[in-house]
Amino acid sequence: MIRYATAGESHGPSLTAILEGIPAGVPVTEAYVNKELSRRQYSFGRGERLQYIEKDTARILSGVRWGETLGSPITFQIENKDWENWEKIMSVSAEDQQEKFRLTRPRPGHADLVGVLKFDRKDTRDILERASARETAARTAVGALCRRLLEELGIKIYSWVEEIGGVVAHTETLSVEDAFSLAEKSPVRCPDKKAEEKMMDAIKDAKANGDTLGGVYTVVATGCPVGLGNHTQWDLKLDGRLAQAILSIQAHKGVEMGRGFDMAKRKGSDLHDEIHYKEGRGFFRESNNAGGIEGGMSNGEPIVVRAAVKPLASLRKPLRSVNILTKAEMTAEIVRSDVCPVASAAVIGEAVTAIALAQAVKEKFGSDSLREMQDHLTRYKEHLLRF
Ligand code: EPS
Repeated sequence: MIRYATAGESHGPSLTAILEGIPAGVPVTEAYVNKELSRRQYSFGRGERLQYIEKDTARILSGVRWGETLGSPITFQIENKDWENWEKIMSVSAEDQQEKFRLTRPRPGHADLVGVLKFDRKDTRDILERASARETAARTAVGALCRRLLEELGIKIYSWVEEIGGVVAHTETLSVEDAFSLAEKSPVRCPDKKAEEKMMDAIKDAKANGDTLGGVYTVVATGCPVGLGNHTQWDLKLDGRLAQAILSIQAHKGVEMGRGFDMAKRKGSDLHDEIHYKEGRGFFRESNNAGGIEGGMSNGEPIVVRAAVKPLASLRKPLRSVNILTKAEMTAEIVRSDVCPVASAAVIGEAVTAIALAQAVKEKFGSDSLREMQDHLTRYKEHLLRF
């Protein structure tokens, strides 16, 4: 089983993640993980913190030796390069507690209020530090290892931005590879140049008005063999697991598989992907409205996931709120944040997709070592051709 947990507060000394179940023999470098961290970190619309803190880097503290995974738990540590400015505010010691550090005006749309009520805290920082999307740096490191495993099995993951602040990109005519490589060069991860410009203008406007913007992105996984996930039980279905992974990312409010909500408008005859067969290729489809998943199992076509990100709850022009101590009505806390994180969110979407797929791959092909896993996959693919 592949499982992981992350720990760490946004402004604490570091983020940590422990990942278990990656087979031995997967070639890994810290540079590979750090490249993924950097893809997540920088995009147009991110906040000031990222402009002055240095690049995130992950140290691997266990589970990798001489460039290969050992099959043992892998620990990542991402230090907060800005820790010296937070040592007192985030101190472990009660002696450092100071009234001036307390935050008491919860932001509508954030975990602040529900968190203080549920955990009986009198300072919204006790909640917001962990609710922060800073945590996704740790998940991106975990995702990088899972992605490395998937690459060794011929599975690749791509993403691009479809929509920001109501500006919609036209990407229908692009291949997955082209959409991805254009997105990699775009400050907002958008493959459509015209839309990119409008998105950047919308972000500038939102920034000038103390506002925030959300959007939509697509993640595609190619090379997935038939039969990842399982139709036999609710919690084994691949689409359900991907949806959970995506909706667990901070500020994510919607997820679709393939044509998603658009399917509801169509007739069955106009939607379902007809089945074809060719000697040497096996069963295949000429369309992919299902987004590569039928009956909770991958069907061999690219897996297509779309995600909707809400505008962030930290507003420079704050909404009305109530002080949790005095109960007086006042505006919400102004907390430094991003204007639009959608481009970074797409990279996080890739990471959690990689994790969910690696979990399903491990279930299907088992194995303690990469070589054994690759052998199982090869034999399975041969079996499918002989079916
Ligand atoms: C975040 C608020 C901002 C973001 C942060 C997530 O942090 P700060 O308040 O320190 O400026 O920059 O994102 C990251 C640092 C990151 O690495 O993604 C929040 O409240 O979620």
